[in-house]
Order: sequence, then C-alpha cells, then structure tokens
Amino acid sequence: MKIRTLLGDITKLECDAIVNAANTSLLGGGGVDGAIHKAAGPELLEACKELHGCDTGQAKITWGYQLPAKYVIHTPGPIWRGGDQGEEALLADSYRNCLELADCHDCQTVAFPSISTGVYRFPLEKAAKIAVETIKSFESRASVVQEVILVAFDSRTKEYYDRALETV
Ligand code: AR6
Repeated sequence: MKIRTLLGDITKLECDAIVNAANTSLLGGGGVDGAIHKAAGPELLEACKELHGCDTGQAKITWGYQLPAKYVIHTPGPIWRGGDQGEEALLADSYRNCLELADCHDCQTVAFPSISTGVYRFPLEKAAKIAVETIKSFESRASVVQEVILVAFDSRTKEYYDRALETV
C-alpha cells in the first residue's frame, strides 16, 4: 500500500473514494464538507439525509454524484477540547473506519482531507502523526486499498504530513 501527500483540492481528485470531514448531522457545513457538497451537487445532501447522522469517529458512505470520485466516505472527526476527552483515539477511529469502509467497497485509491484540523481545531502536528500511524497500521489488513492520498489544502498541513511520513 502506497501513502502519499498532495497539496490541492480534494474535490478534483479522480479516485475511488474521497473522505469528507463532516459533522454528526451529515447535513453539510463549511470547509471541506461545504466544498464536497457544492461539487457533488444536491443529490449528495439527499443521500446524506437517508443516513440519519453518524457518531464521531464512525463513517458512512454515499456515491460521489457529480464528483470525479466514485464514493464519498463521511466521517465526523472529534472536536478538540484540550485532549482529555478521547480526541486522539476518536481521530484514529475516523481514519480506521474510513479505510475499512473503502476496502469493503472495493476502493483501490482513497483520499483524505486533514480531518478535524480546521473548524474542529485539532492540533495539526498530533493529527498528522495519528493519520500516518493509523493508515500504516491498516496496511497489513488492506485487501483492496492500494493507495492512500493525504490531501493538504495549505502548505503548512502538507509539511506536517511529510514530516510524519518520514518519522512515524
Ligand atoms: N480540499 C482539501 N482540503 C480542504 C478543502 C478542500 N477543498 N477545503 C478545506 N480543506 P474543516 P474539520 C481543509 O474545517 O476541522 C465543517 O463545517 C482545511 O483547510 O473542513 O474536521 C463540517 O460540517 C483543513 O485543513 O474540517 C464540520 O462541522 C481540513 O480540510 C466541521 O467543519 C479540515 O478542515 C468539521 O471540522
């Protein structure tokens, strides 16, 4: 399994699945969630309504509709509340559950945004390490997933990902 980083807009990627850093309502929001809904078109919101929300750290899947990606995997990451509310384990759960869902749906390539590090204020350095650790520990269990792309929307995020990939 290959892991790489990319600076760019996740809504433009032609991969089997892109991950959405959603909220527990799954009914859209700002940030990457807003961008994904805008690019996928209104059918995505209709599909999300049928899912009746999602718990933090869990994941649910829909089609990608107008997106170049076949599927969207929606996961609400944890809101950072200082670090003693199980945030690190919940962030790892988000990555792991998305990868398991992708594998079950025959996805070979999966792209992640930096879950929880925007509006949810999870510290970037910690989040990048958790992302890389969780993806690497999934490697031995992956039967279909061959490539994971960590998509950074800004260069600071990409630097933390690249550093984590070298050290974790
Ligand atoms: N492509 C890739 N990454 C992006 C894009 C994009 N088009 N747009 C933003 N990012 P955030 P969170 C980056 O706030 O912290 C929403 O309202 C962004 O720069 O989108 O998990 C949801 O509905 C940052 O690095 O997600 C929830 O209510 C990263 O994506 C809440 O925000 C995540 O930032 C979730 O907050």
